[in-house]
Amino acid sequence: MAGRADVLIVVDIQNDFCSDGALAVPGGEEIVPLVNRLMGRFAHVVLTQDWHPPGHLSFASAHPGREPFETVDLPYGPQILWPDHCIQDTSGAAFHAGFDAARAEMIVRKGFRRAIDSYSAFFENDRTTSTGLAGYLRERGFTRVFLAGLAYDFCVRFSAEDARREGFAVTVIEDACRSIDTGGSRAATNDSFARLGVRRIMAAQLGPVAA
Ligand code: VGL
Ligand code: ZN
Repeated sequence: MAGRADVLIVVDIQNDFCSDGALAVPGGEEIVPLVNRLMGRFAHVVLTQDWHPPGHLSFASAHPGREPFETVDLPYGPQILWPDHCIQDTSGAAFHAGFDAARAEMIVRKGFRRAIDSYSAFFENDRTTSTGLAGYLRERGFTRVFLAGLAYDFCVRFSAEDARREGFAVTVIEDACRSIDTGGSRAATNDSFARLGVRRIMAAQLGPVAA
């Protein structure tokens, strides 16, 4: 088992990021069995859930004449436009049916402000609006954050980077993630993790103890 100071954060295992979803991540649902097994090895599990209101400003449909995967300038900086996805209380926003969400002690919903996207579980895309997660993790005594889920190069990436900046030791379990890979985002993620000291491992490397 992982230690008392370890928490696994499982990012956005939602229907819209799986095959036939509105923002399907290639192979998204393939990680579900592995993620379920991983959760069994951690005493503490936190989930995130992308949770947008209709008409969210990260949706291309909210910008007449724009297409998904184009970038626009919003007041807080550049924002990639996405297909409408993970709309609150729709089946697309629900966790994948095969995902064992019951183990989670906490679910962080993000992206619920119409005018700010939130890739990270810690800070929204304006980089200043906090979700409160860092304080929650610190108050519970966690020092090591492990991450898995969707998508490696967006919500897992931003969460890992912020966790590192917040002072946690951070490990991303790479085979328990899948990427969107738009505009070189996957390679940029690997570079960023190397710069920031975010560790990348395969699930098998966790061994009998997540050390
Ligand atoms: C995500 C794009 C938009 C993710 C969420 O979960 O990685 N990516 N919303
Ligand atoms: Zn989203």
